[in-house]
Amino acid sequence: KKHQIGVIGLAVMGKNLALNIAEHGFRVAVYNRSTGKTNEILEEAQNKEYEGNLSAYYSLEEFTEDLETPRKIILMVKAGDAVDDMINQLLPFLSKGDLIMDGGNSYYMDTIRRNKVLKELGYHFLGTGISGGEEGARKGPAIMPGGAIDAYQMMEPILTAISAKVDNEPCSTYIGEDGAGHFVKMVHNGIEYADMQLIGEAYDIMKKILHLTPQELHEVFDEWNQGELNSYLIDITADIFAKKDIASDHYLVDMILDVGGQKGTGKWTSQIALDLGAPIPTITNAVYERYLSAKKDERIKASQKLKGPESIVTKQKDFIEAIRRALYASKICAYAQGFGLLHTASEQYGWKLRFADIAKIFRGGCIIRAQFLNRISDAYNENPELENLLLAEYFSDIINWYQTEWREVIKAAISAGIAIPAFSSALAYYDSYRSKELPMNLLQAQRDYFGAHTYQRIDKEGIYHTQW
Ligand code: NBP
Repeated sequence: KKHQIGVIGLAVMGKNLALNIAEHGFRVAVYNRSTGKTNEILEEAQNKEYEGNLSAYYSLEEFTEDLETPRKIILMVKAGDAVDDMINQLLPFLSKGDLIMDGGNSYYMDTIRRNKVLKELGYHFLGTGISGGEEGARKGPAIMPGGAIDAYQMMEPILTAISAKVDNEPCSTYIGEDGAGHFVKMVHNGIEYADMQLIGEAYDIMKKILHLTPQELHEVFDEWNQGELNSYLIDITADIFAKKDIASDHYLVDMILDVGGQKGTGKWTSQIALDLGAPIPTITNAVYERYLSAKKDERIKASQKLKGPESIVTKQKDFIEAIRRALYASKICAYAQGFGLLHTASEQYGWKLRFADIAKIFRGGCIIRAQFLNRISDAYNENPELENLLLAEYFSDIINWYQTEWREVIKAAISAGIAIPAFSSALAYYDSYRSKELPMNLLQAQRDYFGAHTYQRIDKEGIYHTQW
């Protein structure tokens, strides 16, 4: 019997996705450029009840021959040239009507290009964001497929089956045409950057102002995870603080070098937001902070030369609740920015993104999964035209309620000389967004003064220029 689906690329993601597919009862063929990984997956499937659903191939010709037609092939190779490479190698063995799904973290513009080329050649193409890392791929990721709707329908049964489930609903839904799926996945990662930076700043404040130990931080995050901040990232953060380093007998978190790594999806989100004119300062500041952290040697030098505040900020333990509120308010702003970027992109590219459904599929499988996404989904269900999450009643109420503490925490951190680029940019975003008047009148005057760029007036229509 031929196979219903093929998977190419058997590194962490491809291997686990293929096992997930086999376990859900689909007959899956797998192929990898080099043979080592192919042998590995066979070993892993050995003696499992789904073993019979999985066959490995060492040539693309045999791999494609043994697939049911129209063929459906998932690529899980490294994003970039490897995807084009693989597509080119595959095409001689495919027939019109076959489908290729790129499940890697491809740049959405590449996806738009590939979609156009393959469509013209008579093939179906899906650019699909898959989130959740190794565990997600194996047990159920969040899946964001983009492309033509008929291509999606060919893959729908498999994608729905293997996705994470929350309240019996699959964390997989059709996102939109061409690059929409990969765009949404990219913004998911951008939001993840902001989320992680905000948690890091809350930690830094508790460490430097309240002098909490990792054990105490473990308890704080554990408690936070029981409330409205409940999420995967808060949960793993609680876990991290409890971990001891056997070699040094310190807590492991204290032994880890403070230099942030990245693979570039946060940077893409910021670059595209600049191109589209969508403000996402909290996400972008999170990217900047990873760059700044990488200058460790310079920071050590600067720490000896550049002075911080001398006054000592003291706060009592009940300040922890204020920090929690500041974190939640900032997080709301970061998500408002991320969804605002999706809004702008949806209009720019004609994707007609359904924000309520996107928030829903983020609830399971992926890194930013959180209770609070239900609130976002509700807000967009109530008003699909909502311009900004901050305008939804639930969110505006929370921020009104929490803002005194939010500002208190930011003031305390600034007074103590603690860097809080994400907290403070979230608040600046909020204060700018809610400002009826911004000082851009002065900026317009300056532009007109030095460059005759003209300005508009508040009292009458028209374009004006002054001889300053
Ligand atoms: P990698 O991104 O590390 O890619 C390794 C795979 O690509 C191997 O199977 C490798 O084959 C294959 N490959 C390369 Br490299 N160049 C190739 C070429 N020219 N032709 C054919 N195959 C080639 O794997 P991954 O971490 O499993 O990620 C796969 C995709 O999923 C990526 O786009 C990644 O960004 C995305 N993603 C990853 C995660 C995660 O947590 N890791 C999460 C979400 C999404 P070889 O074995 O012969 O070298």
